[in-house]
Amino acid sequence: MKLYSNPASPFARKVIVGFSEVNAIDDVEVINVIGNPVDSGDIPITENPLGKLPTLVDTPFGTLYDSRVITRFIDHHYDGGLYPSSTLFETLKMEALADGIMDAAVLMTYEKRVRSEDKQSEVWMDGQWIKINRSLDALESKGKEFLNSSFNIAHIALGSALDYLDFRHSDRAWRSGHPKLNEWSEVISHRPSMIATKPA
Ligand SMILES: N[C@@H](CCC(=O)N[C@@H](CS)C(=O)NCC(=O)O)C(=O)O
Repeated sequence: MKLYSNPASPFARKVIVGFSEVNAIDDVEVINVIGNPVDSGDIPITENPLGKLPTLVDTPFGTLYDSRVITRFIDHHYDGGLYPSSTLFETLKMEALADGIMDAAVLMTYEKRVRSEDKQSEVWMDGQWIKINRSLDALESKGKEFLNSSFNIAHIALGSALDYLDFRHSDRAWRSGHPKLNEWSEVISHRPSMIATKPA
């Protein structure tokens, strides 16, 4: 299988960490490509008409996207235990929350990097940050049970999301005001799969 990816993409990282955590990283060749919403670059648009990463090709089910579909595939194909049946819907919800943090953070990045400076909207970027901050507040105050639960796909997604905030939006200082999340992210960042995929 071939995974179209980029070292800066938190969604692609989630998938690579997923493969690593089920000990299947050797089954996938990672191909780094570059593209953005206004120029798909070398993202394989015939395989994925949305022109997004990650895109996984040559699976037993053909080409798969997006990250949540690919992580479900990994879990199914390798019997990975990434989606524990006893907490399936809570896990899916927390994965969606972490993915939503990534979505908002990636949109902020595109606003800054893809739009010309005179067209950038601070109000719009602040609106994205409010979504992120509200999600972090919810995790900080109500997420204890989730943070301490046995390792699953939502932890991988959240770890990838938080590192992406450090990587692209360190000026927003998400760690201040979120001590429990801060501590949790330190712990997860020591997993070999996370060390090997730190955004660059
Ligand atoms: N919902 C998608 C989001 C993927 C996504 O937004 N990927 C970004 C890179 S981090 C991308 O491919 N952007 C190019 C574009 O939006 O055209 C997923 O979970 O895979």
